[in-house]
Amino acid sequence: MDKKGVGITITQHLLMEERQNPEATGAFTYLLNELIVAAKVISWEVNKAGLGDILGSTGEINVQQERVQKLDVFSNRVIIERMQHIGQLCCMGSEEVAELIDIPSQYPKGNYILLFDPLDGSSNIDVNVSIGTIFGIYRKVSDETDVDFLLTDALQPGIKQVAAGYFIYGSSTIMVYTTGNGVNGFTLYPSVGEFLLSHENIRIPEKGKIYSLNEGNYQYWDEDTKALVDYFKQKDKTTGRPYTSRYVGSLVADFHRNLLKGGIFMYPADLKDPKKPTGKLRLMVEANPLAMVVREAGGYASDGKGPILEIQPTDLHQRVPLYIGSKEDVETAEAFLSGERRV
Ligand code: AHM
Ligand code: MG
Repeated sequence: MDKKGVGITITQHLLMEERQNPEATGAFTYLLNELIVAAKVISWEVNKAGLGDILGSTGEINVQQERVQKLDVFSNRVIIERMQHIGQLCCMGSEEVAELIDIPSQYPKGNYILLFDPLDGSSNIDVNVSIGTIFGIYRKVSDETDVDFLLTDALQPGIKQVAAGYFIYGSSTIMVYTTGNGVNGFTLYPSVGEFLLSHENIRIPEKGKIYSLNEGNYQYWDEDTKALVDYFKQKDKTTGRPYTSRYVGSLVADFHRNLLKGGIFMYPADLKDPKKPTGKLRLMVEANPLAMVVREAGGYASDGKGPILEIQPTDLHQRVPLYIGSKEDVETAEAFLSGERRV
């Protein structure tokens, strides 16, 4: 890893990237800076979880029919309120909100669209396991300004993201992001309140030794998926098998570990509802941002058939099967899932 920039602040890094782009206006740097402030607020609140009555469920159900925890609601609100006034966004989309989120009329509108999962892995909040915020940013393509007509702009394939990344609230708070120029990670130094470059130019190993998935779902998978998972568990010295199994159930945490160490994260389609086999994870706010990060780090993300980043979205909350991580491992997954390869 090239260490020449280690220690610089995220703001310096954003400004350096901006200077390299002759068309940059500063709008984008401003946008990311505000998102970073929102993440610092969330990080602070996450660190206090368990101390106050913020911990626990509100009892509401979100648009995905899951229990919403208070910290989800809080994080969602912080991001919306922080981002709506800055004049750079024309709308937002959140995992916690059914429709696109409009920018209130008292604020100016801009040309970017922010899609985010405010607090992913929320079932892990009350057991002190890492959770995170995931984001993807798109540029508007139409001339529309009315939120009722912006869905097509929001539903662009992931390949059109101009930036993507995540914040992980774990043993420390880390931000990993890309604008298409490689991937860098910054660690929040709480005493100074700044994100400092700690993981410069992250590259994921071409092939890993870790597989990560919820194996409790085994009986709901089709035969190709079962064969794939069996493959990673078989003994074979030349291909470095069996792989090690690591899964905490927070996408950001599982992804981050595999990004640094190499390996594959999988959330296959399952047959719980045989009429509608689908994955659990959301294309727009989970799969696409991480797919851009992994691609920029030299890895690959697939829905089992082809690149996640090339899927034409049809719904803000659509779910996809997800295979993401080291390139060679994800290609192995595709070979099994197409039925081309068997154990
Ligand atoms: P969430 O957005 O409601 O928190 O759900 C997404 C999470 C991911 O972080 C994680 O990869 C997955 O759900 C775990 O699911 P499961 O508990 O089925 O293994
Ligand atoms: Mg989520």
